[in-house]
Amino acid sequence: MALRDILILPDKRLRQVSQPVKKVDAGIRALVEDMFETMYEAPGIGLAAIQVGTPKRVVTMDLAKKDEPKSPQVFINPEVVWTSEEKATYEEGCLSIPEYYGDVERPARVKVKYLDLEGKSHELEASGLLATCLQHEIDHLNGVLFIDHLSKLKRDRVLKKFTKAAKRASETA
Ligand code: K1U
Ligand code: ZN
Repeated sequence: MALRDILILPDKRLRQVSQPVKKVDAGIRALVEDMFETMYEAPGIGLAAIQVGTPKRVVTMDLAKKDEPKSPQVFINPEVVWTSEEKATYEEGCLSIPEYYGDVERPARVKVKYLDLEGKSHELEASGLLATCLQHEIDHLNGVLFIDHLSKLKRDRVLKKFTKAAKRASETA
């Protein structure tokens, strides 16, 4: 197991479209282990493989509360196959955009098809935080960030702030 660096805005790799997993093999299982270690350490409730620089359609998640036992979930090649008309707004964060939060409106309920670590296919109907987090992570697999759902004014402000910070960091490195 290894801790991986999390890519930070404006890293261009976050805009890549990730590739489907052809076979759930030992390489994918090792990637998933690294992703859980990285996600728990951050800490975060979800992580897409591209956030650690691997453009594969793999997502890890754990929505257990602090006082609850761990509840790790893995979604390989997740695909939204149905969305509700009803919408829900949630204040989202992103490990690739640290310490910035914004209200995002998305479908309140979704059905998602995915593979598990044995390569077995499942379909899940999600609501609440699970629906929000699944949509946020599937967006990552398509190169979309939650700030893309905000107004252009808010998005440009965040982008400018993180671009300046990256420039300062590269000058002092
Ligand atoms: O994909 C990511 O960047 C992870 C992100 C997931 C997410 C959070 C909120 C709404 C949608 C998707 C995070 O985990 S941000 C950190 C966070 O929300 C959190 C961290 C520790 C405890 C509780 C929440
Ligand atoms: Zn994110």
